[in-house]
Amino acid sequence: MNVNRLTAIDDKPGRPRGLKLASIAIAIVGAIAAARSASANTSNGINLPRGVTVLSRDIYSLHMLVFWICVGIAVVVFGTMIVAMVKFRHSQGAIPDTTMVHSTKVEIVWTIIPVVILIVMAVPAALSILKIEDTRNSDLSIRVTGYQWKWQYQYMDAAAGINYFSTLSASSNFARQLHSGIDPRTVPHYLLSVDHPLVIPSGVKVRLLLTSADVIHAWWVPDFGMKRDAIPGFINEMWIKVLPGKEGVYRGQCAALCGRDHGFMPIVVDVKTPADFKKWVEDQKAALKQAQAAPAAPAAAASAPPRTAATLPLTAKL
Ligand SMILES: [Cu+2]
Repeated sequence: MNVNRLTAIDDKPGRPRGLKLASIAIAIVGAIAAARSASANTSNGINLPRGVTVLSRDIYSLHMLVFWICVGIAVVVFGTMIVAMVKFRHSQGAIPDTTMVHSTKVEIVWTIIPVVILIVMAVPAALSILKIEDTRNSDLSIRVTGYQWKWQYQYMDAAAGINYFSTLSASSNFARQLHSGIDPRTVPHYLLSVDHPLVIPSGVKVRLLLTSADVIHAWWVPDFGMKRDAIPGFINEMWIKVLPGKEGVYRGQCAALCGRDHGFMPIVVDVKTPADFKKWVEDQKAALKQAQAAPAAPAAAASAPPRTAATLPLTAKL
C-alpha cells in the first residue's frame, strides 16, 4: 500500500526521483550548515562544545565518559538481544526454557555491574560539581547585574572603579526594528554583538557575582561551559578560567525569559592576555581619572546619570 503511494508521488510529472533525492540531500546539508552557524564558537552543532575554560573542558570530558559508557551499554544490550532473536528463533527449532525462573548468580551479576557503572560516573561528576562551586582564591571579581535589557559590569580587585553597561550593538538594534529595511543576514553577529563587551584576562580565575535589578536573567556563554541565574536580591557566583592561548571574542545570551526584549540582550566577552588586560585596565582608569577631573558641562551633568559607561572611552566595540 505504502509502496504504491510512494511510487505515485515519485511518478508525478516534473519531480524526477533524482531531483527529489538531491533536494533532500541539500536540505540535510543546509540543516547542518545552519546548526553550525547558529552554534557557539567551539561547537560543531552536533556535540557539546569543548569550550575554552578549565570547567568547560572538565564538563566535556565528563560528558564524553558518560557518552561512551552509554554506547558500551547499548552495544552489549542490543547485541545480546539481536543475537538471541536471530539464533534462537522459532523457525530454527528453538524451544523456550520454561524451567529457568530464578538464578541468584545472574541477579548478583546484573546488580553489581550497574552499581559499578554508576560509581564510575558519579565520582568524576561529584568532583566536577565541587570544582564548579569552588569560587575561592579568585584573582579578579566582577559584579554582573542584569537589567531589562542590558548587562552592567562592575570590576573589583585590581580593576576596581571600572563600571559600565553592555547593550545590544547599534547595527543589530537598527536592523531588528519593524520595517527597518535592513536584511539581518547582512549584519555581522546579528543580535550577538554589543557596544561594550566584558573584558577579562586569560589564565586567571575570574569570579562573577551575578544579580539582577529587575527580573530573573541568566548569564550564559556556551564556550565557558557555565550558565547562572541573575536573581534580584540574591548574588550567585560562578567562575571562569579561560585557557591561555584561547584569547578571543566569545558570545552568549541571556538564558532566562526576562520580558519583551529578552532576545536582545546578548553577552560578548573579550578575552585578552594578562598583559593586554593590564594595559586595558590602565587605559580605562586613566580615562576615568581624566573624565572625573574635567569640569562637566552643566546641562550634561544634570541629565546624565553618574554612570561610568557614559564617560569611559571603552576601546573595544564588538
Ligand atoms: Cu534577560
